[in-house]
Amino acid sequence: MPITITAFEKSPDRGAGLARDTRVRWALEEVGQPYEVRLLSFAEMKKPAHLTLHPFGQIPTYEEGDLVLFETGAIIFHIAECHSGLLPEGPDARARAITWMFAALNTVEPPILDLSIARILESDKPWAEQRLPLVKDRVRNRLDQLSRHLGDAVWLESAFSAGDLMMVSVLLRLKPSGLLTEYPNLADYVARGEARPAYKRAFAAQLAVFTDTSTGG
Ligand code: GTB
Repeated sequence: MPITITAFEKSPDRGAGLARDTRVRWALEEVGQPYEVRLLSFAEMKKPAHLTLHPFGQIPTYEEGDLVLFETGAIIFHIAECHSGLLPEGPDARARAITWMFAALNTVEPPILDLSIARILESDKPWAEQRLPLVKDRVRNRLDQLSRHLGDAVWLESAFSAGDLMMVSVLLRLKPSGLLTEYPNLADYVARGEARPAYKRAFAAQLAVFTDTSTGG
């Protein structure tokens, strides 16, 4: 069954790979599943045709026959359930990998998202200078904990899984802030994720969207 995902027609990150379609592309590349991409403008994302697929008018969505999904956690979990390569076979190891997906989305990503909002959307507010250090410290708190847990390990569990795919994707959003460099083992962990051939293909594909649209190609 052909798979179609949606992505920004023109990503605000100018092809840096930080929009959430990159993690879905990465998961599809890891399991060797081809996919189509429908590009949307911000205006199209808020129109009824897209709102029937995504009630919050966002990207990415995932269509496979009659199945329509939104939320990257649900999409990547579905991909991992349907194909081998992203979740271990044993039930306990599988449950732990799924736990890391939730941890990435529910525990690590929220303060990182707050930091992006503080840096990008709130920087002109009169209280921005006072708030930013507090937001950064909340991110550091999570990074301290994650860094201590990871230690010298290569991946969060014994082999790469959807949990790592999600955690690396979330941590990548810290790149513009420079905070990741304060945690060398986390920076190396993210670099290992970025070095995976599947990630490289996903990154190149989303970059090509930006390059093509900005050159009129
Ligand atoms: N919880 C949802 C999920 O995981 O799928 C969140 C989806 C989401 O936030 N989508 C964003 C979106 O559609 C794009 S990825 N935003 C438009 C809107 O809400 O109107 C978030 C994102 C956007 C831009 C950058 N950037 O430029 O660096 C990074 C990440």
